[in-house]
Amino acid sequence: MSTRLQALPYDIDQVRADFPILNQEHHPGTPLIYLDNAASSQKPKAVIDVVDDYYRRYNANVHRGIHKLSEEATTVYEAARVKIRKFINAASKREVIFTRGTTESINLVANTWGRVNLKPGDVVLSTVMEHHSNIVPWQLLAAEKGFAVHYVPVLEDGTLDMETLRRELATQPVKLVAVMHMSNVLGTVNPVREIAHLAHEHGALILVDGAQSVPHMPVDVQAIDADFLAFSGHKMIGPTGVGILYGKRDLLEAMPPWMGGGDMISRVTLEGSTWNELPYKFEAGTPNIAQAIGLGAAVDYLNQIGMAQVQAHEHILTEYLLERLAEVPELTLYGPQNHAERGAVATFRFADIHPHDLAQLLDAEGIAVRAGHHCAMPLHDHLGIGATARASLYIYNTPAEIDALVEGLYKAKKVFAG
Ligand code: C6P
Repeated sequence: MSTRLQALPYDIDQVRADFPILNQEHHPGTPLIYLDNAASSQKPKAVIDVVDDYYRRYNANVHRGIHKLSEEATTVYEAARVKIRKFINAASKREVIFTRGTTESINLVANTWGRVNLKPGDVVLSTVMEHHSNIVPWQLLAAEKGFAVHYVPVLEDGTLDMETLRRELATQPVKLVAVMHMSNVLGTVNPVREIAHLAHEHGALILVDGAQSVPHMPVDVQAIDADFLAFSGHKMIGPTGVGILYGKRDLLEAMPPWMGGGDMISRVTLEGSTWNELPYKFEAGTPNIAQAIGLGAAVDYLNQIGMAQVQAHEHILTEYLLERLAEVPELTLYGPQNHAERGAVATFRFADIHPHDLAQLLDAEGIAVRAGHHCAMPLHDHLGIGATARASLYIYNTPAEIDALVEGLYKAKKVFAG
């Protein structure tokens, strides 16, 4: 093994030992090689145990009971919010709203800020590389409100066409730039800090889809100057069913609530209602308590490794992944070819094997990859293909697993060669 791979920034064996699912066989005699982290990450024992402990020991509703169990549940739930505030460097915990995930977070912005502020003649500027969750909510609202959605194109090298972005901002009445931080298909890391600066110069806001960045690199909402940031717990070793909407306080204060019900109100009469303070105004009903607590434990775990270390680990592995894939004949890799400019996903087509067949053959070798359009149909249309295969890495992946993927590709080729 090269010295570069020996110099991985932390003890992977130790990390792997914390993830029960990685220590089981995928098929009898075949270990699991999990390379579908962009879809959802695995969970360490520390997260599983915290969720288990909540249900076993202090299961109760939050913000409601005066009894001991409810008080403990509320304390731990609110402590998770504080951990997440620190993790993304939000100025206040009131700016951290628990949602079900990235999708719900973006829909919340569309249905509150968007519904109040967007009118005919306005433009929401999205991009061709966006996940459907940062396209469809804007299309739905545009159909109702009569504003336009424009899309920044993707260049040949898999990066955003910044010239068009600048021109749109300079010449169109753009009210919001809705852009992903890192592409779940191309691995492209977009210059969101620069985009935020440009948007603000032209009086527009920026919503950053951090689904693929927050789990993989240090993200500081104040440094980026993001107006909104959305991300999901399940992609960052936390439970499913929980995510975050970060929003600048003055914006959130001015936004009406989205869902109505318990906890989000201050007073209700039959004539009308008033709203609770932030962040509860946006957390109607019994929240995802166990999941939020689990996300707090996930943040603790990631902090123990350190997000700079996580990023360094993924950089080294991505470089190796791209190097190894470049050796494979008839493999077309999409996105920036330079590992330094991208995150730890490799999306590709191989020979004339359909990505679904390829994923199935790799699965037989214990290797889990994703195949399809990865909820980015407009991007696949732009690339002129219907589907791709994708390997995506995380904190527990190893160079040996990348070698196994490449071996698996050669084996698949043999099967198809007959
Ligand atoms: N991408 C993938 O395999 P949710 O489903 O709400 O947790 O996340 C949606 C989402 C939003 N933005 C980006 C950039 C994403 O990658 C995702 C989820 C998964 O690529 C499932 S389609």
